Amino acid sequence: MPDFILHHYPQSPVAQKIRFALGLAEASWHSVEISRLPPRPLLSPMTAHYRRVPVLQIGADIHCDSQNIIRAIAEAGHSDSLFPDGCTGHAMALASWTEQVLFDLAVRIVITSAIGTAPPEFIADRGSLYFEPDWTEAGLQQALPSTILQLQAHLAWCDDMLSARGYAIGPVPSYADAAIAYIVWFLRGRWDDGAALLAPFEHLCRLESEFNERGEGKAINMTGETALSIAREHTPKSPVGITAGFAGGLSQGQNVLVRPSKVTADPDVVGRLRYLDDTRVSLDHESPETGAVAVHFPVAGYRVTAL
Ligand SMILES: N[C@@H](CCC(=O)N[C@@H](CS)C(=O)NCC(=O)O)C(=O)O
Repeated sequence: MPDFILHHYPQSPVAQKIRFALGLAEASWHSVEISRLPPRPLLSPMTAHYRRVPVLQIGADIHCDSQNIIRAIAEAGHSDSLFPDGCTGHAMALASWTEQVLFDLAVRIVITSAIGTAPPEFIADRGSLYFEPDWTEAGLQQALPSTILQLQAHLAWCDDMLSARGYAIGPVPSYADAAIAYIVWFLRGRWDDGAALLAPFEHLCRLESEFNERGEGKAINMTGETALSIAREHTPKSPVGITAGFAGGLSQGQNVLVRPSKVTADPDVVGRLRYLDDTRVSLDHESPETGAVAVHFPVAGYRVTAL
């Protein structure tokens, strides 16, 4: 089993989704805690300056975005626990919905409620990543009741799924449940009115308790310096080539730019195209700090363009 190195910070909800998944997989992993705000000088050379959290490192293979991280963990031998009964497509589609819709609404609620108490630079930074380019604090505050109503509707669907089958997809938990549980964890932990909104949703509360009790697998702390030296001492082991049926005119070895498809303040990532299949795109990247690494992104939710 390869060594997983998760770069994350405790308050990150998307990292919590991965920590819940590592618990479900009963995996052992190394934990590198990073700061809540950039700069992150030990991490960004590895990711070719992709800025989001979490990031999963396996030697010199650097997996960005939870969608891609979970694929890497499953491929490393945990697919039966994360995707029981071959439910990969079903679970990934549900996880995509919870991130794009429920997390988007939840983060609006949490950030709007933190206006006036959280440091203004934190609100400004996260707003530039999560909201429309012309967002304002007043606009968020005005929209808050309707944002909560919308989230409640989606939570009701989740609760109904869990009530009907026990878990999101069937009688045993899967990654889809981690992708619901982290939304509940985030709302309860970071929003004063979260507990009241969640209380009527008996099955969501049950799911959250189960994931909290199960824990996060077996984590051992590691420093960012050690993680960086591991990247330097290894070479990427991931595949090379293009296997996607439709490859968008891209060819192996050419310079490409990868960025989230939504308009956000995320920096562009540039590298040489190493690999492309239907769901994953990998870039070759070098830096003095890391040597040669392969940086992996999901295809869904990202723009990949030739330079
Ligand atoms: N699509 C990404 C979203 C990740 C994301 O937005 N993570 C948040 C933390 S929960 C983030 O990176 N915020 C900015 C930061 O921490 O610098 C994923 O699934 O990993």
